[in-house]
Amino acid sequence: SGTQSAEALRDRIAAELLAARDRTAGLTDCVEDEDLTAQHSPLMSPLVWDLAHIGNQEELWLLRNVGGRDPMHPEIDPLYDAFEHPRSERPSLPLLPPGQARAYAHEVRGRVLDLLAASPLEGTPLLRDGFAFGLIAQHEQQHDETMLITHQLRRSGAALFAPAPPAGPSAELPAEVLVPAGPFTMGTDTEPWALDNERPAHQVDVPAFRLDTTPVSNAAYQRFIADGGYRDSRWWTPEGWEYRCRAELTAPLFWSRDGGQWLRRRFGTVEPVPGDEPVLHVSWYEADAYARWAGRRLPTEAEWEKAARHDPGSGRSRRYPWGDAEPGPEHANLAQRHLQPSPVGSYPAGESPYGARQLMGDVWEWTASDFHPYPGFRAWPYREYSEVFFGPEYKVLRGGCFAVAPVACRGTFRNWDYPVRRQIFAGFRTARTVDGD
Ligand code: AVJ
Ligand code: FE
Repeated sequence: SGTQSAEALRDRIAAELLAARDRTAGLTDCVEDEDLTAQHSPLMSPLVWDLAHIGNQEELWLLRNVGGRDPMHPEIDPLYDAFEHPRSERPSLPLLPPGQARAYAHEVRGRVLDLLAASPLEGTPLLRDGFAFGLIAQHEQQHDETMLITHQLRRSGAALFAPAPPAGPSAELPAEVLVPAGPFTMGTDTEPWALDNERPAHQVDVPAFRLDTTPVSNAAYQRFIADGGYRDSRWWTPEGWEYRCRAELTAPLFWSRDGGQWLRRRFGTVEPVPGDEPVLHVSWYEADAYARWAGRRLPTEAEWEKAARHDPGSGRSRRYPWGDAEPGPEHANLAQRHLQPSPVGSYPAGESPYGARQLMGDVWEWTASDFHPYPGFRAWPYREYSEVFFGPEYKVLRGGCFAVAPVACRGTFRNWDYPVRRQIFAGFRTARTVDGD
């Protein structure tokens, strides 16, 4: 049965690598070469950089580090090292042109599948449970999300299509859920493909709080705008107000005003802002200001994870809000099945034990917390995944979004970005402390 489970794990790895490559192809075959090499935003790499970087990281971690092979094209390594050149400068590098970038990634993948067939999936920490392969499947999916952000920033016509999500719930949900005081297990020691920053598992005591049942909707956010929220410094931190003035913010990114109604640009199409969808493309500063205007605050990262994972019945932390089962379409809006969030209150089957909805998928959720290591953190397998980003400059986002693949999403998964960032698929929900519950 050891052999059989190794075979099942090999099949799972192959399927995850294939799913990631299918998605990469869908994101890069749908536009002309000029669109792959163009700089659509100084915040993003050209799509052709992501494409070859995906292949280069796969070569580095699997063919070289696991397989012991020599570099295929050592001269290109510095071009695709994310720490060598900032994104804004990548269009001027001598990057592999689209055809060569595809061929390189394809050649690496062929050799990786041979390696997978021959590798034991145990014996070294990189091989245990197929970790290095899982790391690479997640890495490609993370860059697919990055490429989807680049697509959203493209000014030319629509190139990507997906069905609209199903309609939202007909019945009104309670506005907030109660999470009583008490300890819970944050982070993980048992999730085989968890990344270093999700480890180790540790107990955190969380005072009682109430959390929004769903992410904040566009309709609610429009009330903040209509009430002058963007013009009233009372709701903003000093840095947030300075940013709001300097960037002349008046609404989420991609929104525009047409007479009496708000419009938004979404993957090349302009449409009315749907009131029942979670708000998207707001910075941490805007989320924080909205929460203060509403008499509330952003949840801490520990509060978010307790609401998403703690099972008060058993006292243990689950893999996902709904339990330990892999995410399916009934649980959450993930995997780019749709090119937008689902209406607030969707996915009753994905509800957490406390009754919160849409904690996984739909929109990344800004938390109040800075990105710090858990007690006992050890950088693995490289310092540049997490450790070099720890500190007060980055805010933590939780829960994934419609652009996140299930392989790259768990109740423990931590994302981070600068508080000014708005092009990412981020929204938020709010919380308040409860006394005496
Ligand atoms: C975890 C999303 C912040 O995209 O910068 C990709 C993931 N790390 N390649 C990023 C990542 C290296 C990372 N985030
Ligand atoms: Fe990367």
